[in-house]
Amino acid sequence: MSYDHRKIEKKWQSYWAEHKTFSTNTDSEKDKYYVLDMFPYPSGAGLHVGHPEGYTATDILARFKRMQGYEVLHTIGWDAFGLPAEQYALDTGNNPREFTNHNINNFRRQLKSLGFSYDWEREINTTDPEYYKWTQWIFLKLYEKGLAYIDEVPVNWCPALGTVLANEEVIDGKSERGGHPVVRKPMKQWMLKITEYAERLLNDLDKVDWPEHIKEMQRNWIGKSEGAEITFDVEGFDEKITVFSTRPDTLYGATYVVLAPEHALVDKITTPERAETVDIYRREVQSKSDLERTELSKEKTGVFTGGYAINPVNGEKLPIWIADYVLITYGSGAIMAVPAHDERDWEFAKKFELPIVEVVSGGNVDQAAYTEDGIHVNSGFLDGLGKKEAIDQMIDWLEAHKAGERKTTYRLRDWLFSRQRYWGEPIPILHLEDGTIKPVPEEELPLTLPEMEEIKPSGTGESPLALAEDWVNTIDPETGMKARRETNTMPQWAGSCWYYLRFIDPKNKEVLADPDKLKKWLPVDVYIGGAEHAVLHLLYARFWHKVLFDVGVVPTEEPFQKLFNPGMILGENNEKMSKSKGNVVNPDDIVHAYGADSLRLYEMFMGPLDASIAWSNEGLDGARRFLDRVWRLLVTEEGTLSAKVKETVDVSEEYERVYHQTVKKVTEDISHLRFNTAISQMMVFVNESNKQDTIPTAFVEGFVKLLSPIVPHLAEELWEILGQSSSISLENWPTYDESKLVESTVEVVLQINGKVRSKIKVAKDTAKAALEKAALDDEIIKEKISGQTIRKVIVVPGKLVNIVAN
Ligand code: ANZ
Repeated sequence: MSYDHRKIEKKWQSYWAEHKTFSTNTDSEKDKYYVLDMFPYPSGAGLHVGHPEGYTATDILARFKRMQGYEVLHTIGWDAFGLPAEQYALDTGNNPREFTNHNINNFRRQLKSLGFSYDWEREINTTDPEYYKWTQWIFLKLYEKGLAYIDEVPVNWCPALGTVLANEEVIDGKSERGGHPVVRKPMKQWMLKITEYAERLLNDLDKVDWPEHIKEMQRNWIGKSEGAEITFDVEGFDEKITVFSTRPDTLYGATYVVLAPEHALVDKITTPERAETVDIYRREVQSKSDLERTELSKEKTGVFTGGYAINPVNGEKLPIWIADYVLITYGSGAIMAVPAHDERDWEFAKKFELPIVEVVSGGNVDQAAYTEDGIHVNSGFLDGLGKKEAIDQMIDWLEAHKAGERKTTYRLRDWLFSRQRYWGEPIPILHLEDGTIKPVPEEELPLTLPEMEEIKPSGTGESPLALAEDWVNTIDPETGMKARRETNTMPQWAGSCWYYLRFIDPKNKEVLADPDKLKKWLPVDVYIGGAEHAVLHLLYARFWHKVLFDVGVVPTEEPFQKLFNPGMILGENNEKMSKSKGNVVNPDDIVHAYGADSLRLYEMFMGPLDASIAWSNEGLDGARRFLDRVWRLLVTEEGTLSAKVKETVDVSEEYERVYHQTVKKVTEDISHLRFNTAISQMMVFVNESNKQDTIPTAFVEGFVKLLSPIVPHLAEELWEILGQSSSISLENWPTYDESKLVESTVEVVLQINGKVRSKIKVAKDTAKAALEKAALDDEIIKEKISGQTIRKVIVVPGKLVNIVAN
């Protein structure tokens, strides 16, 4: 006998919607619990079975905490601006808004079919002008604080696609989509000064409960380096080259200087004889990405400029080269090369036969660069010192001689914030005809995206919005001057930087969210979503949050207290699910055939939540079979409560203990997101229950409650069959009796001369003498020692009795 999941799941989904069972009262006096999903990008493909893994986990927590008496905030929305919808629209001549709305409707239907306990009245959509009004408002705050600025920066420009591309979208100098050539070209772009927050973004990682590997990725991305800036005079010019080095202690070992090919001084210092070679080299480098350029294993390339720098510490002449392993975007775009103690410099020096001078002892610098600590040699006043002391003394020397200073740099770059796209939030800025720029006044927000027939890239490097003449050309209301609107739009990351704030107060027309509500609800208690966002969304959101903290909008320094990354669900053959491999499992099919509860149970039972595990239809069958077993245990063929379930029954001590252990274990496991072991324990309880002739109602009620966060539809149905008239979702979580957890009898091992011969069950607190007697009365023992002399009896109460006899 099997339960009718289609009927039951629909019934309870309608019930929850009708009764608004999961609506959140943000003004409640109860303690708050805010559990957040990374909201989805509503793609045309619909929900993937990977989505429900994290979403089920948060839903279990939300339901569990609600039953524990918390006011829970748990809702969802759509991260709906972005490239795929725009590309689809371009390819099919459709409107991205219609396509996006269509996808959202599909996602909403799918999420509802899985029974997630979202407060659907809080749903938000980043493309809704009522939402992006506040995204634009935050941009204005960033602008007011000097954190948004226009800069001419080298970008990856793809003429064929008519747009700039992110570094990740460029492979071997070609666009990832279509394989069109990409060139580096300086363009005016909006930048956000995330670098100003580098130190706080780094330090505050210590305040949050996040997986260590994600913290480490953020730390590396921010890439703090401490060292010195050192200035070198250039022979024959009134110019100086500044280099950044983490090893100023090795200055005596510098044997050449390298400028990034794009460095501003290259033209000036290159001698006429070297000009052509330098020029050719620079053109070669243009199409390489930073990643390709700095790869350690890559063959080193570079050319001599003909110029020389003067080493400030000993006056030596060092040839100045350009090489692509030095990046213009890091430090000062120039280095002093110390081949004896830096691997890249060593390889370069070997290849171009430049001198290698050892200044730190301990290695063999003819064979390889020695990068460890050691005693300094050939280094004047540093001789005899170790690394740390030598660094300090060299910096003191440089500062005293005005040849350098202590310096900290970060790998983190400012955030390139503009996109030449249609389907994004318009940046609320006016460019006046006198060349000045000014923000759109707050009262005029939202600055809505104009409807356009044609959203093709303009071809000039400007966003398609440049073609919306009526929208672009405007008058500055204050000065009456003619003005053009900014035509770039924001990147998709913008809307997802702050959505968790809007969930707290989604309909507020006056402010981004009511300050009292923010005070009560922040930070998010648990945030669950993919690790692929480690250095993008999760860093950007922390940055915006800190800016909003500084302007007094949010009361906490950090947005997400605890973060958890679920593993991936792989295809049956352990490879990533993808359309091209034909191994994608569609949740709609599973919900139809097995039911949402089976899918939820299966995904939570696959293994630990953070493990990546292959999909298995057998596993899914197993999940469904367990639910049918529960059903058959409690429900008759007619759909009524089984006669086995009785109000008052005598239960065995053993069965009682299993029940209390189950409540305890499930409670603890769910709190720690160990859903698979919580489920195993529930299986133990069901097995034990199947052995009983009668089951007390109280146990059944408690058990169904334990089950309810994971398989809520089935639990509601059972709750109704148990004669209850309100939703189980609002019931109190069951408690257990500590005293019932311990066994009152124990098994004691009986040994003869140290060998186990028998076992007996005795009351737990049986005294030594009684235990000895019981052992000697045991039939097996009696037989084995008959005719022997007992020399000694060793008793360890509660554990063993050892009889020494011969
Ligand atoms: C001399 C030196 C000697 C260096 C030595 C290292 C070891 P991190 O730790 O990543 O910050 N560097 C500086 N600017 C660079 C640029 N624009 N492109 C490529 N490399 C650059 O690395 C700092 C070190 O990377 C700096 O210290 C510099 O090389 C190099 F035994 O200076 B070092």
